[in-house]
Amino acid sequence: IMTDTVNWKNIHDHVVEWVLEAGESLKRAVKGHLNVESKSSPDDLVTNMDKQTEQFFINKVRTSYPGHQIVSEEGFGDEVKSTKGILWFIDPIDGTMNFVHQKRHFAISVGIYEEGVGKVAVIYDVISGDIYHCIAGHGAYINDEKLDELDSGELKTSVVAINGTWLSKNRRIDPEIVRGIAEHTRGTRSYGSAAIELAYVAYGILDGYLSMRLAPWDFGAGLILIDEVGGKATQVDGQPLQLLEQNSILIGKKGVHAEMLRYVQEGIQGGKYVQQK
Ligand code: 2AM
Ligand code: CA
Ligand code: CA
Ligand code: CA
Repeated sequence: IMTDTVNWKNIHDHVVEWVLEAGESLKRAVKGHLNVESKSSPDDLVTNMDKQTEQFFINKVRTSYPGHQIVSEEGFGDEVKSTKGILWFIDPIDGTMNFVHQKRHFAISVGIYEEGVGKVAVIYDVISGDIYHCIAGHGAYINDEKLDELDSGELKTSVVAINGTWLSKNRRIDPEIVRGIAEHTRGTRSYGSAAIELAYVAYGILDGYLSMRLAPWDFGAGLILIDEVGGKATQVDGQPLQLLEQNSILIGKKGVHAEMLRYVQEGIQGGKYVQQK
């Protein structure tokens, strides 16, 4: 395969065109009737639009880029076992609960990798209209505005996104550890869409983000944006992220990431539980 001939600009432009088209359907859908079901639990929602939007992208990719593989949430993609070749990570609606309940703060997230290396990322915050996008090595953007390289930051002047789940009793991390981080920030936020939270970190309007449970389609695009602006992303215990697995994630400006990681490591050394793979 002559992977060196891949035209990433073309692919990027296609994805932007497709998210805008799919976004129009989602904007219409939030105003009308949604068919809502729950999956693994009552708070794990899926709608007709999650499925329809995923199928829209899969049809587009299969037609324009046969041979590329797709990892996507609602099950219409491929059974991908390795990061060989070109891989698309597609979340048709990231923040389905927001889509259903809040009618805003949901995104389409598309991240594309070649041999495990991030190449193109597009995160479309549909209702705000903001598109975060990049071709690796050519800068990251919000709409037409180039994003700055992130500074190092420090936790005490940081705003960090943490879902309340991880501050409460849960089986993945001792909430004491997470509270220890939260107490040392300037403030915490929770937006309910991992893709948007990652895009905000890349944009520099959030300084860090922690989650104990993200799937590859949640972070695939965001990770490319973060890398492009010089942020740091690992699992919560500092291990590298695994592209084909569910991961915990600790992400932020370099200094903020280091400080948060220190609190996690001190917690582990002190016998507090953190889900390790
Ligand atoms: P979703 O809306 O695409 O399901 C909510 O805090 C964030 O976590 C959203 O980005 C949501 O994505 C994601 N999320 C919700 N449930 C999840 C699960 N079981 N595994 C991984 N990510 C999940
Ligand atoms: Ca979901
Ligand atoms: Ca998601
Ligand atoms: Ca989703």
